[in-house]
Amino acid sequence: MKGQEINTTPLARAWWKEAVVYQVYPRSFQDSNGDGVGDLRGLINRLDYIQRLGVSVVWLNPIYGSPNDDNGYDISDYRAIMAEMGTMEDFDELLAKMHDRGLKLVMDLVVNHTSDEHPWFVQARSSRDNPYRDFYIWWPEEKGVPPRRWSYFDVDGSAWAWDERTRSYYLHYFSVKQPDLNWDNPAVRREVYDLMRFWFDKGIDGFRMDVIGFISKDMSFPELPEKYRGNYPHYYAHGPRLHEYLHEMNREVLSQYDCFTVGEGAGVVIEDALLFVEEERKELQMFFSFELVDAMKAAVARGERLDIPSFKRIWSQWIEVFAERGWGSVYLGNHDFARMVSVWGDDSPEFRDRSTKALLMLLLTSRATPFVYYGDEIGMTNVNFISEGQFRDIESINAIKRFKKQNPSADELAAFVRAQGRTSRDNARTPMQWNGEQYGGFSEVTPWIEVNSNTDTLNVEVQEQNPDSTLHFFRALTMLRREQLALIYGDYAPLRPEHSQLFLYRRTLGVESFIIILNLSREPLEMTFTAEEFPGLGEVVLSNVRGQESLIAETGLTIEPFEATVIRAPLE
Ligand code: TEU
Ligand code: CA
Repeated sequence: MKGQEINTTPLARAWWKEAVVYQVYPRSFQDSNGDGVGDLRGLINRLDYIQRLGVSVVWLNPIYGSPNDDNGYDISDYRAIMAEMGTMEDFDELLAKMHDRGLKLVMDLVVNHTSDEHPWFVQARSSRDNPYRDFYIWWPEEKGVPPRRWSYFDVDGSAWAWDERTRSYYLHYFSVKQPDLNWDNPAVRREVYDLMRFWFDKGIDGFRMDVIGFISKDMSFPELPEKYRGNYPHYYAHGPRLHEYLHEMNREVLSQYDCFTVGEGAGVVIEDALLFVEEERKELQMFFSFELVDAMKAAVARGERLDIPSFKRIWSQWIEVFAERGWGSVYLGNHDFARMVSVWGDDSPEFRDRSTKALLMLLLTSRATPFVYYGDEIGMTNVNFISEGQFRDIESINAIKRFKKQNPSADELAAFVRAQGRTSRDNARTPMQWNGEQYGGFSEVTPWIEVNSNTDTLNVEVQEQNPDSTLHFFRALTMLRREQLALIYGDYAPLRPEHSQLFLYRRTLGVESFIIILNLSREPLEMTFTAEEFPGLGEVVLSNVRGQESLIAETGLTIEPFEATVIRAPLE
């Protein structure tokens, strides 16, 4: 077996750098057996569609044994397939059929925590002297009140849950049904490495590692340092033994396989970026930065949108930090945020397609491995739930419960629920819109979560028939990226970083050079290139508004709202 490729420079070619990753949320992709829940057989039936997108890797959200408190991010059996998803035979068939098509499969690795229904936790909570007790993190009552820790999903906000039988608290950064594992226990790490080998030996191609930055806990339990106040993921991602564990995982498992690794980097600051991915450190290949989505959420909380210069600054920093060492990843949507076009583009009928194309172009012309979330290739939008009963996500449901504890008036509650509806993760979890039927072609029966009513006009079938559709544009982008290594490895040079509408940059590799023009706003603008920026004539390679024509640098151009154009830029 070939060892994991460790390259000495970011210019060294590797399949995982050249990959375009398509993320599938399996509950919502395709139901095959009429129970309203997406499943593996449904995914198998859609592999031709995925292959035709021109992507090369599929990342599948968790499909393991789970009581589904957090849709599979609470695992009770790491070596089983959840009943709703199908069987291990289905999984084996899926993997074989993907490999037949040249598609690679990346699975979710959720090992910061387990389900409280995992046998380890059932054992651990049965008595204080159970051999599995140290698999988790306990605070016995004799030690008094545990120091404050925040939970993402808890109704009361605390990450400590009381366990009556053993008269102790256990730690859970996420829901009470997601107790955190104790990575300081070598037996825990051995178990994790074993289960990773189990899946690699089945032939999977890699892991996306859920909140992997949180695995090392600060066992001295200091009070939260002042600089992390109100910003607890940054604290959680700085555990004292984090890099020791990642390095060990690499040595024990990852280095034995030719695999793909991307860690979820919630709370990782740019100063620490290289610690995770610098080649010689032998930890991970890539991780997801949260700086941009954190800035977006902060802006939304102020009732604003993130301004374009800030967007560009954060985006560019996270590209440039890997200019010499390591490698980056880019994404604008996944199962944890509202829909890409609703958040970063404009989902009105006028600009939906055009702005989706612009965002897809940004992803696929970036110097990083792009991750595209299912449905974003057709511009699926937020669903905007307005009543409590529509929500399925534990985060939204518990946020509403928490709000209700303040005894709000009916109007206040309705406003809170509507606001939740705009930001909820459920927006990104509605069924894939295959056609204009009642359930969008996802299922024959009422699905586990409502289908967006715009499936009557916004769906794959309609877009297949329209050569100008977002779907066709996405296919053109994946093809362009495959053909032009400059778009993958080429030097990245942002132009006019302060411009309030335009995202303009150049990608150059050897004699190949491209300029990417993205208007991220609803307003048109006039622009001229300076001779330094753009000498001579350039041909339009791909555009969401222009046909193939020549552009003359010295001439002023009108850039349309949400225009996205790649120009081949001759070097002087
Ligand atoms: O997410 C962890 C994370 O840091 C956030 O994305 C967080 O869940 C989100 O911002 C809340 O709005 C990972 C998974 O991607 C997420 O689906 C799980 O719920 C979570 O871990 C727990 O496993
Ligand atoms: Ca099903």
